[in-house]
Amino acid sequence: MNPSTMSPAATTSEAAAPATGAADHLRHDWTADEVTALFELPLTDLLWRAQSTHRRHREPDAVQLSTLLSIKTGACPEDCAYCPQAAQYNTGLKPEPLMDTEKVLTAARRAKEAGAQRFCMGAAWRSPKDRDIERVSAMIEGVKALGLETCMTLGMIDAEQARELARAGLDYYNHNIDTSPEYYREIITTRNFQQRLDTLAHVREAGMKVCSGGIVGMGEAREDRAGMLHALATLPVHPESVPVNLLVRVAGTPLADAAGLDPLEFVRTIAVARILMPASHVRLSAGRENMSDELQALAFFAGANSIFHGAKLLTTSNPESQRDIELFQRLGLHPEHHAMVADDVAIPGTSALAEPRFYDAAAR
Ligand code: SAM
Ligand code: DTB
Ligand code: SF4
Repeated sequence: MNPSTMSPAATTSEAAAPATGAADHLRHDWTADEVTALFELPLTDLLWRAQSTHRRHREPDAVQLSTLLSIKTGACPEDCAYCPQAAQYNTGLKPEPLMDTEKVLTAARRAKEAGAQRFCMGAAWRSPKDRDIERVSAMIEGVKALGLETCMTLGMIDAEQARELARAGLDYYNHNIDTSPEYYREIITTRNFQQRLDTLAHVREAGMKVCSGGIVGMGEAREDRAGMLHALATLPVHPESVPVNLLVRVAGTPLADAAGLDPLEFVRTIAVARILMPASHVRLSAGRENMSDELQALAFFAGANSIFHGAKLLTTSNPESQRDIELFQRLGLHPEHHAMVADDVAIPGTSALAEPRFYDAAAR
């Protein structure tokens, strides 16, 4: 069975109020202390709050599926300590120039047949050149014509580049803040945290949806995981998509031997992301290959509602499609019917930590 043949979820939008007649107010004024306090709750309390929040905003058993493709691989001038594509680390990766549009479209067609709703194209650039934007625009147009949502991650972009990508029809731009502002300089020295925020602002101003999250398991402290989520949740508009990556430790990178993160701390990170950004897609991203079904089940219970589907991420492997199909069957999950748009709509009068009201799919 292919995920697209599993029974789909009803289409919803955050703009629509739950059956009780109101949605939670989306807060952008979370304090660092509040975020830390969430991390420090007893696990069952944290999971209860996260799942209750999840049910107020999202259909509980629906999971959005995105498929990744590396359209330009390796030889990157940046020094991100986690990344197999940085030229300065010897990871054995073979660099590949920007792919031909036709090859990208072939991969996109396959992703669609395998059940993906969104096709995410990644390039190992510090920032694209203007002529690169022209070339990737043709890819965006072609992928959209297949009926897929489009996402790109090309590094830093300026305001005009963002407008051009939006004009080409790009739905989402991914640019991760990666970690807390404080820990950032331990991980990347070739560009700073503010430059990340500037790119996110350009994406937002151009009218595209924002995909931004980070990586855990890089030796950061809990306060850095809290700081990363605080930075995302206090943006003027929450990112519609929040990928939480568990570091894939790649030989040759400075983080190849990073100590593994306690799996329950990973689950806590997902749960806090869900509580802070109730209407967003929280993606259980890189790192699933080494996770048990039980750990993934807990991450879904904590509010994850998106995954990368398909046997490859950008350069490293991801669970085979069949394993995910069996996981969905085992857990009673199903793919979202088609991508739900996470509108960041504030409806005043309720608190994110109030008593739960439950999403009623039948009412939609
Ligand atoms: N070069 C562009 C950039 O950095 O913005 C786009 C591609 S880059 C590979 C996209 C994201 O992949 C990074 O921001 C990082 O969050 C994630 N990533 C890269 N290597 C990873 C790893 N080993 N484990 C987990 N996530 C990783
Ligand atoms: C994101 O947050 N994770 C994806 C996507 N956005 C671009 C990338 C994960 C990359 C993992 C390492 C690799 O495969 O190269
Ligand atoms: Fe380059 Fe992106 Fe990898 Fe950093 S994360 S080294 S910018 S490809």
